[in-house]
Amino acid sequence: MEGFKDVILLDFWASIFGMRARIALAEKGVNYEYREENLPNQSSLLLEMNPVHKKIPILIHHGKPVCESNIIVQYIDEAWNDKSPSLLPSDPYLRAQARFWADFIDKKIYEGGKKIWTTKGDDQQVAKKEFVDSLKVLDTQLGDKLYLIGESFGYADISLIPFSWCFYALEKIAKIDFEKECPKLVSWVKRCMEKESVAKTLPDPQKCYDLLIEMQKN
Ligand code: GS8
Repeated sequence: MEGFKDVILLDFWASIFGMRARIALAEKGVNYEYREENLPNQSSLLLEMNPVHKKIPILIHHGKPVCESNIIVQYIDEAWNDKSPSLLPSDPYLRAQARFWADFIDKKIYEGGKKIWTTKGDDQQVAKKEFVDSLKVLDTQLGDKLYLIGESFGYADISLIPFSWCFYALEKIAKIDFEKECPKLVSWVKRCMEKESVAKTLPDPQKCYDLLIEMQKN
């Protein structure tokens, strides 16, 4: 039996990367100690555990750190492979597909989304177009399936769903009509929100809006 302190998550409440780890731990029913970091004043534990990137989330398992959110989610799936559900499919081809989409989400959705709120005017319009095009690619990948890879919620979904926390803010800031641009993705968000692991992890969308407005001011 694993003790509570054997699993620690260093995190920051508004981190969409941290949310990936929280959702994966909740899906697997792993007990852990949550430790909030006060960014950008990283704790000495954070600097010791992730000297390379100096970033959260960090999962500390039996004193050893695992860094980078998508790697953390894969680690959780493998370290607790006796617990269901499996987050990655067992079929090698489908596993490769799940990893492909998680990589696409990191490169196009997270990076693309960030460009929208860190730019203005024409640059923002270009960023918005690229971002919406990427969402449409995901809408097509979803098609009539329940989740990104087949019929069960897993790794690729965990990679993307925290970002939906920002949809409301992006609707207001960049006037993106998600319902019109990617209707299947919007239904998928609602489906994911029916999961306790997701509903309990994603904060109130208004908080994302407030945070982005605050960040734009600075
Ligand atoms: C990104 C983590 C990250 O950016 C991952 O885990 O997937 N590729 C990594 N973490 C940020 C907070 S979330 O925006 C972070 O820890 N930044 C350090 C700081 O703000 O001081």
